[in-house]
Amino acid sequence: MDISTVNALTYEEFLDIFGNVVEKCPIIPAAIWSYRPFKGLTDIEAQISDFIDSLPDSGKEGILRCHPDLSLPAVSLTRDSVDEQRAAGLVRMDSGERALLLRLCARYRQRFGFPFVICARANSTESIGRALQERVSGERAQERERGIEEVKKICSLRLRQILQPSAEPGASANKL
Ligand code: 2AL
Repeated sequence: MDISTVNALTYEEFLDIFGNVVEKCPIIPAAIWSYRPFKGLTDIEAQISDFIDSLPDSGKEGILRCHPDLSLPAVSLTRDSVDEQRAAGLVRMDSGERALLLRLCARYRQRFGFPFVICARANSTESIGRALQERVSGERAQERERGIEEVKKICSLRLRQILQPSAEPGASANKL
Protein backbone atom coordinates (compact mmCIF):
# COMPACT_ATOMS: atom_id res chain seq x y z
CA MET A 1 0.00 0.00 0.00
CA ASP A 2 1.30 3.51 -0.72
CA ILE A 3 0.93 6.59 1.44
CA SER A 4 -1.71 8.29 -0.73
CA THR A 5 -3.87 5.16 -0.40
CA VAL A 6 -3.38 5.28 3.38
CA ASN A 7 -4.32 8.96 3.48
CA ALA A 8 -7.50 8.21 1.49
CA LEU A 9 -8.71 5.53 3.94
CA THR A 10 -11.72 6.23 6.10
CA TYR A 11 -11.07 6.19 9.85
CA GLU A 12 -12.78 2.77 10.09
CA GLU A 13 -10.66 1.34 7.26
CA PHE A 14 -7.50 2.81 8.79
CA LEU A 15 -8.29 1.19 12.13
CA ASP A 16 -9.09 -2.13 10.46
CA ILE A 17 -5.69 -2.17 8.77
CA PHE A 18 -3.47 -0.47 11.38
CA GLY A 19 -5.38 -1.45 14.55
CA ASN A 20 -2.82 -4.02 15.71
CA VAL A 21 0.48 -2.36 14.73
CA VAL A 22 0.92 -2.06 18.49
CA GLU A 23 -0.37 -5.32 19.93
CA LYS A 24 -4.01 -5.03 21.05
CA CYS A 25 -3.69 -1.22 21.35
CA PRO A 26 -6.02 0.21 18.67
CA ILE A 27 -6.18 3.44 20.67
CA ILE A 28 -2.72 4.29 19.31
CA PRO A 29 -3.61 4.30 15.59
CA ALA A 30 -6.95 5.91 16.59
CA ALA A 31 -5.00 8.73 18.27
CA ILE A 32 -2.51 9.37 15.48
CA TRP A 33 -5.32 9.51 12.91
CA SER A 34 -5.50 13.19 13.97
CA TYR A 35 -2.15 13.84 12.25
CA ARG A 36 -3.21 12.94 8.70
CA PRO A 37 -2.19 13.42 5.97
CA PHE A 38 0.91 11.37 6.72
CA LYS A 39 4.08 12.11 4.77
CA GLY A 40 5.16 8.46 4.64
CA LEU A 41 5.97 5.37 6.63
CA THR A 42 8.55 7.11 8.83
CA ASP A 43 6.03 9.86 9.62
CA ILE A 44 3.47 7.28 10.88
CA GLU A 45 6.23 5.55 12.82
CA ALA A 46 7.34 8.85 14.39
CA GLN A 47 3.77 9.82 15.35
CA ILE A 48 3.28 6.45 17.06
CA SER A 49 6.63 6.73 18.81
CA ASP A 50 5.89 10.29 20.01
CA PHE A 51 2.44 9.24 21.23
CA ILE A 52 3.91 6.34 23.24
CA ASP A 53 6.67 8.58 24.65
CA SER A 54 4.04 11.11 25.78
CA LEU A 55 2.32 8.54 28.00
CA PRO A 56 2.92 8.35 31.74
CA ASP A 57 4.76 5.29 33.06
CA SER A 58 1.41 3.61 33.84
CA GLY A 59 0.36 4.00 30.18
CA LYS A 60 3.64 2.51 28.94
CA GLU A 61 3.23 -0.42 31.31
CA GLY A 62 -0.35 -0.80 30.05
CA ILE A 63 0.99 -1.17 26.49
CA LEU A 64 3.42 -3.86 27.66
CA ARG A 65 0.56 -5.69 29.41
CA CYS A 66 -1.32 -5.94 26.11
CA HIS A 67 1.44 -8.27 24.84
CA PRO A 68 1.16 -12.02 25.28
CA ASP A 69 3.90 -13.98 26.96
CA LEU A 70 6.16 -15.64 24.42
CA SER A 71 5.44 -19.26 23.62
CA LEU A 72 1.85 -19.36 24.83
CA PRO A 73 -0.46 -21.73 22.88
CA ALA A 74 -1.25 -20.21 19.47
CA VAL A 75 -4.99 -20.15 20.20
CA SER A 76 -4.48 -17.27 22.63
CA LEU A 77 -2.34 -15.18 20.24
CA THR A 78 -3.09 -12.66 17.50
CA ARG A 79 -2.15 -13.62 13.91
CA ASP A 80 0.73 -11.08 14.02
CA SER A 81 2.09 -12.61 17.21
CA VAL A 82 1.91 -16.17 15.88
CA ASP A 83 3.81 -15.18 12.71
CA GLU A 84 6.48 -13.33 14.71
CA GLN A 85 7.01 -16.15 17.19
CA ARG A 86 7.21 -18.62 14.30
CA ALA A 87 9.82 -16.42 12.57
CA ALA A 88 11.99 -16.53 15.72
CA GLY A 89 11.73 -20.33 15.81
CA LEU A 90 9.76 -20.38 19.06
CA VAL A 91 7.23 -22.87 17.69
CA ARG A 92 10.05 -25.38 17.03
CA MET A 93 11.28 -25.49 20.65
CA ASP A 94 11.06 -28.84 22.40
CA SER A 95 8.90 -29.17 25.50
CA GLY A 96 11.87 -28.70 27.87
CA GLU A 97 12.95 -25.44 26.20
CA ARG A 98 9.35 -24.20 26.13
CA ALA A 99 8.85 -24.99 29.83
CA LEU A 100 12.04 -23.06 30.71
CA LEU A 101 10.98 -20.06 28.62
CA LEU A 102 7.51 -20.03 30.18
CA ARG A 103 9.00 -20.29 33.68
CA LEU A 104 11.34 -17.34 33.06
CA CYS A 105 8.50 -15.31 31.50
CA ALA A 106 6.34 -16.01 34.57
CA ARG A 107 9.18 -14.94 36.89
CA TYR A 108 9.70 -11.76 34.86
CA ARG A 109 5.97 -10.92 34.94
CA GLN A 110 5.80 -11.55 38.69
CA ARG A 111 8.82 -9.33 39.36
CA PHE A 112 7.78 -6.35 37.19
CA GLY A 113 3.99 -6.61 36.88
CA PHE A 114 4.19 -6.62 33.07
CA PRO A 115 5.36 -9.23 30.56
CA PHE A 116 8.79 -9.63 29.02
CA VAL A 117 8.57 -8.06 25.55
CA ILE A 118 11.12 -8.52 22.79
CA CYS A 119 10.93 -8.15 19.01
CA ALA A 120 10.79 -11.83 18.04
CA ARG A 121 11.53 -11.20 14.34
CA ALA A 122 14.83 -9.54 15.25
CA ASN A 123 15.89 -12.51 17.40
CA SER A 124 16.38 -16.27 17.58
CA THR A 125 15.30 -18.64 20.36
CA GLU A 126 18.87 -18.46 21.69
CA SER A 127 19.08 -14.66 21.80
CA ILE A 128 15.58 -14.44 23.31
CA GLY A 129 16.62 -16.90 26.02
CA ARG A 130 19.81 -14.93 26.75
CA ALA A 131 17.94 -11.58 26.88
CA LEU A 132 15.32 -13.03 29.21
CA GLN A 133 17.96 -14.50 31.55
CA GLU A 134 19.64 -11.11 31.72
CA ARG A 135 16.59 -8.85 31.87
CA VAL A 136 14.72 -10.85 34.54
CA SER A 137 17.10 -9.42 37.14
CA GLY A 138 16.96 -5.83 35.82
CA GLU A 139 15.32 -2.72 37.33
CA ARG A 140 11.65 -1.93 36.75
CA ALA A 141 12.14 1.54 35.18
CA GLN A 142 14.87 0.25 32.89
CA GLU A 143 12.76 -2.77 31.90
CA ARG A 144 9.78 -0.51 31.16
CA GLU A 145 11.92 1.49 28.74
CA ARG A 146 13.55 -1.58 27.19
CA GLY A 147 10.15 -3.20 26.71
CA ILE A 148 8.81 -0.04 25.05
CA GLU A 149 11.80 0.11 22.69
CA GLU A 150 11.00 -3.50 21.68
CA VAL A 151 7.31 -2.56 21.16
CA LYS A 152 8.49 0.17 18.76
CA LYS A 153 10.64 -2.34 16.83
CA ILE A 154 7.69 -4.76 16.57
CA CYS A 155 5.50 -1.87 15.40
CA SER A 156 8.06 -0.75 12.84
CA LEU A 157 8.16 -4.23 11.25
CA ARG A 158 4.35 -4.53 11.29
CA LEU A 159 4.08 -1.11 9.58
CA ARG A 160 6.56 -2.28 6.93
CA GLN A 161 4.35 -5.25 6.17
CA ILE A 162 1.45 -2.92 5.44
CA LEU A 163 3.28 0.02 3.91
CA GLN A 164 6.30 -0.77 1.79
CA PRO A 165 9.31 1.55 2.31
CA SER A 166 8.76 2.56 -1.34
CA ALA A 167 5.75 4.49 0.05
CA GLU A 168 8.24 7.12 1.28
CA PRO A 169 8.20 10.35 -0.71
CA GLY A 170 11.33 10.46 -2.89
CA ALA A 171 11.87 6.70 -2.70
CA SER A 172 11.15 6.27 -6.41
CA ALA A 173 13.85 8.88 -7.21
CA ASN A 174 16.40 6.61 -5.51
CA LYS A 175 15.65 3.91 -8.01
CA LEU A 176 16.66 6.08 -10.99
C1 2AL B 1 5.84 -10.51 21.19
C2 2AL B 1 4.86 -10.59 20.18
O1 2AL B 1 3.66 -10.81 20.34
N1 2AL B 1 5.52 -10.33 19.01
C3 2AL B 1 6.83 -10.13 19.28
O2 2AL B 1 7.70 -9.87 18.43
N2 2AL B 1 7.01 -10.24 20.63
N3 2AL B 1 5.53 -10.70 22.50
C4 2AL B 1 6.44 -10.58 23.51
N4 2AL B 1 5.98 -10.83 24.75
O3 2AL B 1 7.60 -10.25 23.30
